Amino acid sequence: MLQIYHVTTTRGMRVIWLCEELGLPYEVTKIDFSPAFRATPEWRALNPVGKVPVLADGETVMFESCAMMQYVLDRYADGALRPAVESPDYAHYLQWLWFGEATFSRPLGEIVNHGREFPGDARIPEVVDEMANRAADCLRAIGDHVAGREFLVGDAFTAADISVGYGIHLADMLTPERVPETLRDYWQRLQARPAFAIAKAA
Ligand SMILES: N[C@@H](CCC(=O)N[C@@H](CS)C(=O)NCC(=O)O)C(=O)O
Repeated sequence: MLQIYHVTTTRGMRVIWLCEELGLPYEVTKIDFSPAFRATPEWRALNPVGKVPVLADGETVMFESCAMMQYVLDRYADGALRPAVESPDYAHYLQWLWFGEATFSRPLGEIVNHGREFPGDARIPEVVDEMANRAADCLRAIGDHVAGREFLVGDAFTAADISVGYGIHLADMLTPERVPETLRDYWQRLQARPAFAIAKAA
């Protein structure tokens, strides 16, 4: 049974959303998100940089959310939720899958980290603005891409929509005024998926 160590609304949502879409059994273990707990040897043994999520599949332990998705798809999805490797869509599928974390969610995560490390008056607005601008650039690129499309790649929902959808979820919580009109319909389509609602509540 897949074991997902998670904190509500964090990146473990991606793996929960994926398992729900695939109908795969999994178990969620909620962890204490305090920096103190994440610094413990016990947690660092699972995630050496003290972040969440962690995925355990028997003896296999992973600490990078999009890699977890790729692992679950490779092992357990029988070709679902992604184009075939031979398909012309495959390269773009991989691109959006990794863009969702590496380029898009990263500045958003740093806004959260900044708020924790520099609370109240210590906040440096220029730093937060700069990260929000980087995320807004990604939101604009996604909005331009999905205009007139149902999903990011081809004409079917894929795991890339989960990866990027999690980033939009973060942006909608942190910088809602910067979520452009161009991706409203797409974002509503993602939020209407029952698997999204379950992952969000988990
Ligand atoms: N690239 C990693 C990022 C993990 C990450 O930043 N997780 C956040 C929660 S969503 C976290 O643990 N933040 C605490 C911190 O960075 O101190 C992944 O996708 O798993």
